[in-house]
Amino acid sequence: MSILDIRVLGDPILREETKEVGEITDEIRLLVKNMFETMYLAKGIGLAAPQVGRTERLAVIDVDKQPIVIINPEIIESDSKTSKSEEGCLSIPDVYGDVERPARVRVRAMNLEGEMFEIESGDLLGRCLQHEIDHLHGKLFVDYLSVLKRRSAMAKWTKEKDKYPGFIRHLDSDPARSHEHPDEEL
Ligand code: K2U
Ligand code: ZN
Repeated sequence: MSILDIRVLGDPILREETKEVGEITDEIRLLVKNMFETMYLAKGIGLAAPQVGRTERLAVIDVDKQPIVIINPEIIESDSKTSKSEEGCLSIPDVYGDVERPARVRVRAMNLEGEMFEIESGDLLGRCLQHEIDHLHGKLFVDYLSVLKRRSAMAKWTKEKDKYPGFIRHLDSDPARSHEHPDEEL
């Protein structure tokens, strides 16, 4: 298994449409395995393929110790009732904003065994499903912010982004070390 680098806002891949997955190959299985490991280390509850530089239409989710793989996911029903909650994104570190979304969604997707399944959810899982499926169509949570909120989020990102040359966020593969001073000689 390996920890993958995360692409951050500014990398064009985050704005691209993804490609439907045909066959579930060993390569796809390895990608999913590495995405889960990367998501857990980054303390995320979701991670979509474009965030690790891949164009496959798939994402991994684990909101409450229930790992879910969604391949070629589609939202087939969404509640007319909406809910607003703060969101962040592993690809836009340290930027947060309130996003209004349908309170519940029903999603149809393929699992890693190649079987179609449906999942209906609200709360954090429902929100995470929408956030990840947005990633698969080049949409980011900042797109939903009001003009003023988006302006301040982008101002914040302008300061943060210099930490990620090449729009790459390297995760420290040894979380224990991340509390040490980065400039400490090895
Ligand atoms: O796709 C991603 O960037 C991971 C997102 C997923 C997400 C964002 C907002 C709301 C739900 C899911 C997050 O960065 S994961 C971090 C996180 C952890 C716990 C609760 C909310 C967000
Ligand atoms: Zn995100």
